[in-house]
Amino acid sequence: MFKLLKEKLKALIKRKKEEVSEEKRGEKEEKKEIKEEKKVKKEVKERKEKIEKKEEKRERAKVEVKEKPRLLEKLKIGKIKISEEKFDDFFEELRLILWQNNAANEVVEYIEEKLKEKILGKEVKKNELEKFIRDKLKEVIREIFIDAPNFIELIKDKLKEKKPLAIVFFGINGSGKTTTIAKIAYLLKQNGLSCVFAASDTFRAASIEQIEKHAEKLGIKVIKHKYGSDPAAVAFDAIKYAKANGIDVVLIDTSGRMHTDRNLLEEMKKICRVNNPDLKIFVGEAIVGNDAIEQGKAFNDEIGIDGIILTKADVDEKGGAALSISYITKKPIFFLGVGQSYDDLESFDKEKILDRIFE
Ligand SMILES: Nc1nc2c(ncn2[C@@H]2O[C@H](COP(=O)(O)OP(=O)(O)OP(=O)(O)O)[C@@H](O)[C@H]2O)c(=O)[nH]1
Ligand SMILES: [Mg+2]
Repeated sequence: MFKLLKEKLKALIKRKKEEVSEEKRGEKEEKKEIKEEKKVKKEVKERKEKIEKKEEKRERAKVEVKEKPRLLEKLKIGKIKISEEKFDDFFEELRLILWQNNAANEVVEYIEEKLKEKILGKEVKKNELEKFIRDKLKEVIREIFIDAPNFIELIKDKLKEKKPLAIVFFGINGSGKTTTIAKIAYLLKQNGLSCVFAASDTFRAASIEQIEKHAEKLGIKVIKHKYGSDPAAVAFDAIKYAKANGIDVVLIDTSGRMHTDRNLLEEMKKICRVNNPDLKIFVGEAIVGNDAIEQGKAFNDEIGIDGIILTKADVDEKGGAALSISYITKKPIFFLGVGQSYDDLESFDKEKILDRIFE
């Protein structure tokens, strides 16, 4: 009986053991399954994250693509095209400034046309617009001025071919002819050149005494006739005197009247016909605007001028008269008169005038 019981027990234990080991196997497998599940979950999570990252990238790219053209647009907005309308708007203001600077209408119109040619339809960055227009305007104005040769060098060059040289000065009354002649005499002397005065203003009372006063101060000979005599004959005698005495330059003073005065213009023409001067210089006031055009035109058309001296630039020189007279005559401005002393004669410098106009 014990034997049987023992065997039964053995069998029972064996079965139990088998059950336990099966249970253990089951547990193991369960653990394995959990592990695998975790692994899969992890993989899914990683893949999800990857996908999300990709999505994010794509979205960002989309945004970037959207933003790029906007940036370009911004740059485009920063530029403006100068249309006819915009040009007219800003030129209205400029016209006023030019007028205030004594520029004559004709020259203002010319500047408007030339500037239009240079800037209309051009695309310019907004913040560079002012500088762009300013530079182009300067270009236009600079081109109006005719470069003058150095006066003393010009005289010295001409003297190599002919001696004496005759220089006649003309202009309306009171423009500064006699004073300027004295200044030129002083300059010639300073440069080792000799000169004589021809008192060819036989028209205005006290004109001969006036030039004699300067001559005395400067130590210069004056050739004169009586008041009312022929100005051409006075100049002729002065040239004869210079020839005989080895003098370099004859400076011919003339009388001033309005540029519309026929007698004056005929008188000037005769002086030139008889004496064939080497230089004909128009002396005008810097303080006139439109008048400079009228005077320059009249003297240039009737007599033909080689150069210009603008006086009284110390009084109120804004640059407009210089601009106007250069534009209408296409002749160089040699000097600016800048006061009443003999050394108040400045070589004309267009850059200086440009600075004055644009300051
Ligand atoms: N401030 C200043 N005054 C000047 C200048 N040039 C001439 N003047 C003065 O202008 C006035 C007229 O000068 P004139 O030399 O007599 O002029 P003009 O052209 O000979 O005159 P008419 O012979 O009468 O036609 C005088 O009082 C001069 O002193 C200048 O550059 N600056
Ligand atoms: Mg005079």
